[in-house]
Amino acid sequence: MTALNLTRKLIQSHLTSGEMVVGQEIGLAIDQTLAHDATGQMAMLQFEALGFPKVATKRSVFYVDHNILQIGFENADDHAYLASAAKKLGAYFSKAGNGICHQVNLESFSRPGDSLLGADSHTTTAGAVGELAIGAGGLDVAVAMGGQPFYLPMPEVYGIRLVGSLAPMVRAKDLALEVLRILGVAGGRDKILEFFGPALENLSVTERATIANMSIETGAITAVFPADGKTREFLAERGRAIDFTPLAADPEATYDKLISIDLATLTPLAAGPHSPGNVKPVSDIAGLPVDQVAIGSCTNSSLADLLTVAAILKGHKIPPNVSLVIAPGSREVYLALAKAGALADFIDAGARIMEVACGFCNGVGQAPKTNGVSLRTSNRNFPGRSGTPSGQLYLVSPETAAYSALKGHLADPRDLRHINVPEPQITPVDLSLVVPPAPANEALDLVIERGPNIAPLPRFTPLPETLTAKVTLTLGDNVTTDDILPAGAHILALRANIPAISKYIFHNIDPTFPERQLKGPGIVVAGVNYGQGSSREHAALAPRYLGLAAVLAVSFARIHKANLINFGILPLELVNPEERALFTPGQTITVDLTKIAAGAILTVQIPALNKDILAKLAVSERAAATLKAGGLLAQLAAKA
Ligand code: MIC
Ligand code: SF4
Repeated sequence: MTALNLTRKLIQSHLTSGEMVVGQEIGLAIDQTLAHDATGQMAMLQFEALGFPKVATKRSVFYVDHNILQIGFENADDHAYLASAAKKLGAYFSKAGNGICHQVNLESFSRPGDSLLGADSHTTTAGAVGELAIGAGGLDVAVAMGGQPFYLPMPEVYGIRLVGSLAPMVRAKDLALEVLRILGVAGGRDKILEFFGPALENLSVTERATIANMSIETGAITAVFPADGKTREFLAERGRAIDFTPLAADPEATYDKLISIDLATLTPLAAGPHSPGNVKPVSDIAGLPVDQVAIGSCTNSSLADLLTVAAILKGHKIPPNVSLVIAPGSREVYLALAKAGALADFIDAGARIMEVACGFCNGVGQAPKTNGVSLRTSNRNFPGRSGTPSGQLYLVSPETAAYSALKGHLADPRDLRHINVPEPQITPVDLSLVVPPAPANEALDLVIERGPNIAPLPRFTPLPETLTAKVTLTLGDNVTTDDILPAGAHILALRANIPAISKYIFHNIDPTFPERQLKGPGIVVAGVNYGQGSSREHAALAPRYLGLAAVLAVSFARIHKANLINFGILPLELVNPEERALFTPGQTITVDLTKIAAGAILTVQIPALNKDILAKLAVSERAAATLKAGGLLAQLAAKA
């Protein structure tokens, strides 16, 4: 028998169709799903539209964590819709205050050997316990909730062998940033990163979670860690020993590429403005004055992280020019911090304690001042994500963040010789803020609450035989889904209302785009890695609502490409990338769509230049059929 790496074992045990041949489409059975109050409304509306009577997974959970600022009725309406629909249709509902989906999932529901499909790109976090945890658009999650497989091309598996141990004050975040330094924001595209090697003995599950969390920033599908003694300990401490299964690669297993990292060589790192891939040693940029330090997010808000922060702050005061905010990742973490006295250390140092939620991480509060320098322990520093377009965001470890907050400038935490961090006191999982689904006999009589913020889903028609469209925007490389549809409290409140949210498409790049795009079919032209970052399907659904018919790019990020297909927008890849320069806004193009098929080479004509440009439709047969039908909802409705 061939030796298998752990990723292949996990895929094999969930395979519903296809073969494990790199590039071939495979179907995966999904055990668990997650979604939240930014993606979940759409996932739930689509689940209803698909006509599934009940959730068919082992467990599907909806979290309230992103959209917690209730400055109008909108968010509260969304929460009421999610709570009532979850209860009736068979899902769990994690209330506001319980924590960020990935932190709560890790603590309460993650299981070695299970598959998890989450309507959030950082679903990868659960790879820390040996779960096959993948982020996707809400429609794919809705389909999985109905018990149907999730499709993706069989990935290459990169093995990342870790040896040595981290020096004091160098942490998992620095390792996550080192992986980004090696691979960049597209080097892991469509791969799974599997971590192994002797150094794992010294990496706790929460440290692994930080690394798995940021794997998506390389473009990877997910990260996978073995389930070992550390995993057993993590689950047992929470009264979940029963969920443990040991998992590891076969001893002779091979990888499509091998990367070795000696942890002893790492130093504190920071990703500077405006990309997680812009990684530099902290020592090179130390001394930079900071205005704000924000500690939290699903990357670094564990109890161990925040106890370390408390130990650094204890007995000191932050200088007057620094604003320090701390957001614990879950109620478990918050309560334990309170019991350990760490909250008192935060308050005494001058920190502001934020709600247990995503908060500052996606622009819901704490926007820095104009040109303000903000050190953050989160995972993304895309332009404008903080709410301040000129904000200078640096992604760092909790140690670097806390020490810099005290110094008033970016500082290397290795200068701190010794800190006394107490052992985290973990208690068994408390699910009192998680509302279970109603029993079948009660569910029948329950009514789903639909306030005015819950708008009906738009419907789309099949593709025409010939596409005649205008170039509505030309863009560069690495366009993020935050560029396509910004985050932030104001826009997030419209996630259940496509007509309303569509007015913000490309808002920070060209606010006139929606108006122009509404005038008729459009095509956007871009460079490499189009659609990196967040899983928000609104970045495909809302442009389609405005009339966007195709995106012509050099290459696409995986989740966004799948979302484009789901909503019937053609993802076309330039055969000759340099021809991108021929496209200018306002040009008319035509494409013969009668030849749509897996891997088809289509001709994009620019009549004004008398030029024919070749573009590849690098999709499976199944996806080609979805595109022809005008998207997945239209396709499934036609089949029913
Ligand atoms: C993010 O970190 O960008 C988000 C906000 O969590 C998104 C989800 C969304 O925008 O709906 C993600 O990572 O998928
Ligand atoms: Fe929330 Fe930020 Fe994590 Fe996204 S990256 S799930 S916004 S904490």
